[in-house]
Parts: sequence; structure tokens; C-alpha cells
Amino acid sequence: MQELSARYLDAILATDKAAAGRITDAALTAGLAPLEIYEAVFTPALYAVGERWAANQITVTAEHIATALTEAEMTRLLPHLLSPERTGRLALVASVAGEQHRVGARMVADCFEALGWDAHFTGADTAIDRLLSDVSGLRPDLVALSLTLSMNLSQLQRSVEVLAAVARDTPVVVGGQGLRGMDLGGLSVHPNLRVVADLRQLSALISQITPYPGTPLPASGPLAEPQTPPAWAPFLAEIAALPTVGLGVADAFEAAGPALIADVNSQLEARLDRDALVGTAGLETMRTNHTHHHRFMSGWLRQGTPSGLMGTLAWVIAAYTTHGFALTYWAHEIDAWLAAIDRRLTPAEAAALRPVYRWMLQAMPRIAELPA
Ligand code: B12
Repeated sequence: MQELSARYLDAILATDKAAAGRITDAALTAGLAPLEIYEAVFTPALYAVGERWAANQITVTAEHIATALTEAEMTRLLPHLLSPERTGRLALVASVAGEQHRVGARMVADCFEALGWDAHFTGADTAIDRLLSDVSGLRPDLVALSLTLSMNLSQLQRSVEVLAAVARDTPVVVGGQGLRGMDLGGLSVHPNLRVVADLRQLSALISQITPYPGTPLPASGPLAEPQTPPAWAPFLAEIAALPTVGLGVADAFEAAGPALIADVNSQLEARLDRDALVGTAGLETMRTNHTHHHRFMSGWLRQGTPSGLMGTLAWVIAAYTTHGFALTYWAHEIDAWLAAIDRRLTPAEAAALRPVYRWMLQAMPRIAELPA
């Protein structure tokens, strides 16, 4: 299967639709169920696409093409996947607000279809209002939410809170890469919520709800906690020792987003060395990074774990550096956040946030030196 996935990766990177199709057909002929092809062939190949993007070996356009070809292959597999026997149940499946990644959620929708459910897939970036109107209009038997980027955790949290308020009896399942290493305690506001690792676990869960004549995928283990590299240990201890910020301050930080981001953007744009700081990545990428920083920190200040912050900082520094940012950019960015926080928030809120930002200021150069 690894070999099939490696060949599939070559095909999608070469934009070779015919080769991708042949590999899917070979997997079917070898007896793999469509959901197994999703898990064992498509998913690892797309993860490898992401690693190549992070290492600046391929462009965002290549990511888009890899997705489009994979979605085309998924559509081709549909007749093999759809179960002829229907349970009459409906699942509403959505990627949370802010999330442009949709393939994992679409696989989840197909998993329901394979086990006789109907799935209403709302696609990427499902605004909370939209989720709400679909829940009240369609009255699904279950809602499944997908999170790829942990910076969107606060959007997931909000969606779950709204569902707990308006559809308490409707079970919710949440899953996706963005959950790894995050503190998910806040999600327990919903009395009937399950965190599910992958399609194997999901198919086992669906088969429990609606026992199905077909054979579910073999069960997998629980959501694996990421292994943190030993070199992270001192950083994790330092983050754990930071004073907690408090929900009120996290709310104020989030609400001041537009003003904070504009302030940080203008400070960095005004620098004479700005082009050297962002290099070939360009100023637009820098502005996007500031928006992402704010979104991630809004979630992390509420529900973050040390490994969630450390993992994101390590990833951000590595990925943006390979895309052209100078290592000196990070200190200037964090300095700009400290100044913006002082200007845009109350003195008490700024005092609560300062230890976290001061820690990032001195930790980022050390994180940049860690081996990849
Ligand atoms: C394609 C892609 C894109 C496309 C998405 C197109 C689309 N229509 O989906 C585009 C170009 C838009 C994109 C944009 C970005 N991306 Co992108 N992207 C990817 C890539 C290569 C593949 C995503 C994918 O389809 N994976 C395959 C699916 C099947 O995997 P999955 O979502 O994990 O789903 C599986 C399980 O998690 C589970 N699951 C998922 N949801 C649920 C829900 C439930 C209920 C259950 C039970 C299970 C479940 O089921 C699936 C099967 O096992 C990933 C690499 C990766 N590691 O995934 C990067 C990746 C996710 N992207 C990344 C980044 C940084 C970005 C950008 C910020 C920058 C960029 N690259 O342009 C933007 C952000 C946009 C946004 N706001 O969302 C990073 C995230 C890093 C991080 N740690 O946060 C990754 C990991 C790349 C990397 N290695 O650096 N991206």
C-alpha cells in the first residue's frame, strides 16, 4: 500500500490524471475498499504534498492540483463506495469556519454514505450561521466537524457551543489533524460529543449507531498524542511555567484582532529593511502570517497546550524560512505585537499577555536553531 501511495504521489505531483486513475484502479483490483484507498493511498500522498510545500519544493498551485485530482478520483470511486442499502439517517458534515481544507471532511461524508447514511457536505469554511441554519433546516441525526489547522480551534469551539445551545440532543463528532496536541476540554460543553481519529474509528462508531450488514473498517487506536522531540523538553517546561492569561484577556485579544493586525502590519511595512525581512515570500505572505498568528493565539490563549504552541512555532519558523523569511523577522514581528498590544488593549490586559510574548521573543531564535 505504501508503494501505491508513493506512486500516487508521483502521479498527482506530475499532474498525471491518467496515471492517478490507473493507481486507483489497481488498488480496487487488489481488493482494497474505497475507504481503505482514501486512508492508505490518498491521505498519505496528500500529507507528503504538504511536507513538500513546507520545504518549499512545490507551490500552493501544486497543492491545489493535487487536491483537485484527488477529489476527481474520489468522485470516480463513488459508485464503488455507495451502499445500496440505506439506513434513512442523515449526517451533516462540515469543515469549520476559516478552514479551506475540505478533502478530509469530504472523506468523512463518504464514510457515512458507504455505511448507508445520507451525508450533507457543506464544504470548506462553514460559517457558524450556515451550520446553524442547516442544522435547523435539515435536522440531521449527527453533525461531523473537521479541523485541519489548529489556529481554527476557536471556530470549532464556537460551533460546538452553538450546537450545544440549539441541538443538544444531536450527537457531534469532531476530527482532523488540527486537534492533535490541543487541549480539547472546552469541547465538553456539548454533552454528546466524540473526538474521532480517522475513518476507521468513524466507521466503527457509525456501525455502532446503525448496525450495518457490511463490514466496517478494522478499528484503529485512539487519537494519538503527538510524540514531541526530546529537544523540545526545556521549551515545554518554560511554556508550562508561564502565568495563565485568563478567558477575559483572551476574549479582548481576539476582539481587538483587526486593530492589532493592522498595527503590526503597519509597523513592519514601515521598516526600511522590510523587503530583506520577508525576502522572496513577499509582503502579502507576511500580512497573512499576522492574520494567522492572531487567529492561532486567540485559540491558544483559551485552550492551548505547551506542545500546541511549541509545535506551531517550530512549524511556522521552518515553513516561512524555507519560503524566504529572514530569521531576524521573528523578533521584529513579536516586538511589533508587544507594541500593538500595549497600544490597543488596556494596561491590565497588556500586562497579562506580556509574559507569553516576551517568552516568544527570546525563545524563537533558540527554536530556529533546533534540528529539523
Ligand atoms: C491541499 C492543501 C491545501 C489546499 C486545500 C484545498 C482544499 N480544497 O482542500 C490549500 C492550497 C487551499 C491550502 C491552504 C493552506 N494550507 Co494547506 N495543505 C494542504 C495539504 C497538502 C493536503 C490537505 C489534505 O487534503 N489532506 C488529506 C486529508 C484526507 O487529510 P485530513 O484532512 O487530515 O483528513 C484525514 C483525518 O484527519 C480524518 N479527518 C479529517 N477531518 C475529520 C473529521 C471527523 C469528524 C473525523 C472522524 C475524521 C476527520 O479523516 C481523513 C482521513 O484519515 C495539507 C497537508 C496535510 N498534512 O494534510 C496542507 C496543510 C494542512 N496546509 C498547511 C498550511 C500551512 C496551509 C496554509 C496556511 C498555507 C498554504 N499552504 O497556503 C493555507 C491555509 C488555508 C486555510 N485558511 O485553511 C499546513 C498546516 C500546518 C500546521 N501545522 O498548521 C499543512 C499540514 C502543510 C504542511 N505540512 O505544512 N492547503
